[in-house]
Amino acid sequence: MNKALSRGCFITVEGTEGVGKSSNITFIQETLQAAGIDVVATREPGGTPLGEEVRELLLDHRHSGMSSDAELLLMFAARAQHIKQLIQPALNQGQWVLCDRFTDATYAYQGGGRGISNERIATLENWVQGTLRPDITVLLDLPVDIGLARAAIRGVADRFEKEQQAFFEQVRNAYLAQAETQPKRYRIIDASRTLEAVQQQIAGVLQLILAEQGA
Ligand code: Z5A
Repeated sequence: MNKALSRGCFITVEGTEGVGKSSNITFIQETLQAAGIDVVATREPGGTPLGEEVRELLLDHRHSGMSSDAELLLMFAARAQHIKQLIQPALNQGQWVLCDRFTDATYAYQGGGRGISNERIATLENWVQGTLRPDITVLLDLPVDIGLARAAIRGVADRFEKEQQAFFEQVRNAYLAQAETQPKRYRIIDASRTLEAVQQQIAGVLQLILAEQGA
């Protein structure tokens, strides 16, 4: 429970391509559950039946000509439904929400990557989210070339994964710039290390979060 806000704690996990979010979300969820936390894991874009359909549109190569504005608006359309149907009700009931990407990804990909201004993104953020912001954001960070090499092993690339290294460098830089402006919310993890070493760092962060939240 976030005592200041009388609701559950909202944790997001972010990073560029191949940083290992999927590999670590389950670890985070299981660690919190072992500490007695009722946690709901979800993802963006997606998390609801409508959001998952929007996700398919966003990742599909058939839409390679999608404009940056259409991409941005679809991200927030999926997010509006996600907040209304899943995130806010869970938080209101005192559950913790663990979300694989959220609006920081919009600032990084549509902002840093596509070049849409932060002001324009902030307008949609305020409209769709009201005052809702993540309490903690775990940023898995590693050099882009290592991430791309890891992701390449996974197989078929989606519409975002076919972008070039320069795009992901801009995305990474945008994430790091955000983390610098909000050091209390962001916890940066060195994701270039072995999975075991990454999870050790994450476990340390979770212990601190649990202590801070009085859980
Ligand atoms: N997007 C956006 O543009 N704007 C937004 O607002 C939002 C999203 C919300 C889909 O997201 C796309 O949506 C995303 C940004 C955009 N596109 N991209 N890129 P996604 O989160 O579903 O997509 P993803 O980035 O591909 O995430 P992922 O599937 O969770 O992949 P991952 O973070 O790269 O994690 P992984 O699959 O666990 O790891 C990749 C590989 O590395 C895998 O083989 C692992 O076994 C390996 N791995 C993991 N950790 C390690 C370590 N420590 N050492 C060695 N190998 C490792």
